[in-house]
Amino acid sequence: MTRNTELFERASNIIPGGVNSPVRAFRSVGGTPAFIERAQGPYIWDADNTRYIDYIGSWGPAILGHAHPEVVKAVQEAAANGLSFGAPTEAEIELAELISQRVPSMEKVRLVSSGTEATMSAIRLARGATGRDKIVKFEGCYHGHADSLLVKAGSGMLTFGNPTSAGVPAEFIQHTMVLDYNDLNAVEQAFKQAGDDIACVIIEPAAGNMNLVRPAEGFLEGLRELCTQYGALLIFDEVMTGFRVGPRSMQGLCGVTPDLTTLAKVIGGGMPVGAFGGQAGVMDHVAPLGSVYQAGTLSGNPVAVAAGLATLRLTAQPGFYDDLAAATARLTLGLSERAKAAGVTLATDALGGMFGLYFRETVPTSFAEVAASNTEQFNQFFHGMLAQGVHLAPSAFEAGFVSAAHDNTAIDATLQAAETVLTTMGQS
Ligand code: HOZ
Repeated sequence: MTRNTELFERASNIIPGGVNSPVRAFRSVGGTPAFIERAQGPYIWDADNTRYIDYIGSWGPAILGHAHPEVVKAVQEAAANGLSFGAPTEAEIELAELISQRVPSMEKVRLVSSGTEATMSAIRLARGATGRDKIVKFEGCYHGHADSLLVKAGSGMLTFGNPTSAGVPAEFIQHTMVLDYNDLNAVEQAFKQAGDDIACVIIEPAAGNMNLVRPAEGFLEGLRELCTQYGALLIFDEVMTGFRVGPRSMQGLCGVTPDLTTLAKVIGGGMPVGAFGGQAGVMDHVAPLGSVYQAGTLSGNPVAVAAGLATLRLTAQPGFYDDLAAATARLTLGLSERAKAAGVTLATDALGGMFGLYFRETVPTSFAEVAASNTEQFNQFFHGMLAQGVHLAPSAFEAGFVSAAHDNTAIDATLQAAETVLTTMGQS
């Protein structure tokens, strides 16, 4: 029995499914998850000392690669000064200022500890600030696991074919309207019917929780116009895309300005940090200035903030995002070429340091198209790559992540592994 198998059995006796977040359990792809012992740069090592090139990157945060020395040093220094105070610190101001400089629509910022907290708080704020109850979300977009957002929510639930969670009373989601991603006409109709009741539209401006799905041309612009016209707030959930797809996040790339933005992942550099922010006039509804309550013992935790600050500062180096995007594109183009040569149908897409692999003819534009991809082939590819020492996300419905540490050596080794796996798939 391998050490991974031993650990998984032991974990399964005490932790539901043996994991602390469902997709990690390998249920949709089958097999035993790798229990990670250490990581460095683009590599992770499991409990059996097998090394993998990692394309999960902690599901986004590891944009510099694992255990970057400057981030580790910042964490060590902060930890030596105390782990948590439950009181404000200067570093929190620095992180909020840095976020606001790079994402100017976030005039004011509140730090929290996770993406779920950020989106849950942003929704409450939108409702409190507008005095309206209804929210619009899109099928396949995941905005954390708060009750009113767990409807047709992609990611883990999509992986397990159960798009809406049990345990959420129907009354809790009666105000959640779910529309198709990239269907502006549907949004227009929703506003025509219920415009005065809609507090906000929340969207992943490039979706990363139903694999990677880009916004169609004019879609985000259309949402902006409709929200402005009807007095609803536009929330960009940039938990995944924030500082991942470009220096100013997805809103910097698309040029559409939301009213509120949620962030997490990269802004914590691997430690638990989330944030929500936006127009000062809206943010001032948050307690203690306003009546929208939100709080957290570990919000702005000094060790986590130190990791986030060090990470964000390093991503500000000239050419950082160009290099990251070039490495990601090199990976996806290389995969496409090898799939074509092997006779395997595979579409790929890359956006900054994020990528999508779709076992179908074309890059999908909606949840329905993603759902129609060949998951059996994905599973075959996933396990083939794992056996070759490349760790992709264990689900056909998650985006992949490249880091600044994925150098030519790592990408070439990945492409060589893919050639072997795709050739075998093409022959079967
Ligand atoms: N489904 C989550 C990412 N989209 C997984 C997070 C985790 O397992 O850490």
